[in-house]
Amino acid sequence: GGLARARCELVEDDGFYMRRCVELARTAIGFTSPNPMVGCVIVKDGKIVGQGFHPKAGQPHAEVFALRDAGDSAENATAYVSLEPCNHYGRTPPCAETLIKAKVKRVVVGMVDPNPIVASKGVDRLRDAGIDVTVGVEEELCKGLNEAYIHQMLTRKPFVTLRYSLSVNGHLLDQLGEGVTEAGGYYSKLLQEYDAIIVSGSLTEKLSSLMSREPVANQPLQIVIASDPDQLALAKEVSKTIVFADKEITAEGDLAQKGLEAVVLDRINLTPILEHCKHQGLCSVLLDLRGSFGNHEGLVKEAIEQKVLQKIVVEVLPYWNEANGGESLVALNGLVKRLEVKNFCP
Ligand code: AOF
Ligand code: ZN
Repeated sequence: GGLARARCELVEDDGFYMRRCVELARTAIGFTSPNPMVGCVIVKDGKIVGQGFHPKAGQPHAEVFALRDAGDSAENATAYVSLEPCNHYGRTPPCAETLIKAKVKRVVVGMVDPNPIVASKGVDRLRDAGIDVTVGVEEELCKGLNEAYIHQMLTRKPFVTLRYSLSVNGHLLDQLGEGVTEAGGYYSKLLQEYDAIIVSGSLTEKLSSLMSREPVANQPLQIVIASDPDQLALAKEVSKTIVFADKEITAEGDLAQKGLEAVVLDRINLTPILEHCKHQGLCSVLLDLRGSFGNHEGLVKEAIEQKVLQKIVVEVLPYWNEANGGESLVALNGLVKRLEVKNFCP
C-alpha cells in the first residue's frame, strides 16, 4: 500500500542523486589519480542546494566543494557521495568531520572506500555522530567509475587493460579508424583514463602526433617497447617516456645518449614492465596492441597466461579486410563499436 510506494519513491530519489554524483565525479576524469573520482550533491526539500567533485589529488575532496556550495542550506540536508567520506588526515582533513560540522541529517554513500585507512571508518564516524547513513546506492555504477583505483587499493598492482581493434571481418588492425584520434574522440578519451600506455616503438611517431594535438590534462606515461631506437627520439617530447629494450636490439647507453630513460632487458617480457608501473604507484595501464605490437605477440600471450589483465577493450572498425595481410582495406560507412570485457579472467 502507501508505505511500499513511499519506500519505492525514496529509493528512486537516492539513485537519481547518486547518478548525479557519478556524473559530477567524471568531470575530473584523468586528473585525480592516484585518488579516486568522487562526486557529491547536497539535497534539501527535494532540491539540489550544493554540488561538487574532487578535482585533483592534493585538492579538497568532493564533500568540501559541495558543502561550500550549499552554505547554510546544508543544515538538516541529505548529502550524497559516490564514495564513502574519509575519516583520516591525508593531504586534506577528514570529510566525515566536515559533514558532521555542517549538521547534515543524512548521508547516502555509493560504496565503501576500499582504502584500508578508510574502509568503513568514515561511515562509522558519521553513525556515531547520530547521522542516518545509507550505504550501497548505485554501487555498481560507483565501482565502475573507480575500477582502477579499487583494484590498485586492493592488490597494490595497476589495473591493466588490453586494447586492440578489429575489422568487421575479424582481422587485427593497426589503425585507430577515422575520427577516432580527434580530441574528444573515444580513443583520446580512453587514453585520459590511464596513468600509462604501453606501446610498441614503431608507433611512437604516430602516437606523439596524436597526443600533442590534444589539449589534454593527463598525458599518460609512455612506456615504449623499443624496436628501432631511431624512431624513439620524438616520443619524449610529448609525454614522459620510458623505453624498455631488448639487449639484442640496443644498449642502454645508446638510448641514454638520446636523452631517454631506458631499461634494457635480456628478453622483453611484461613482468618487469608491470613491476616498474607498480613501483611508480601507477593505478592503471593500457596495453595498446597497435603498430608493430603484432611482433610482440609473446607479450599478449604472457598477459593472458599470467592473468594480469583486468579488462579488454576491442574496437570494431568499419573496414573489411580483403587480403589476409591487412593491406587492402575496404572502408565502410558506419559507426565504430567499442566492446568492453570486464573482469577478464580466462
Ligand atoms: C573522500 N572524498 O572526494 C575523495 C576521497 O590525500 P587525500 O587527503 O586527498 O586522501 C586521499 C584518500 O582519500 C584516497 O586514497 C581515498 O581513500 C580518499 N578519497 N575521499 O571522502 C573524496 N577523493
Ligand atoms: Zn575526504
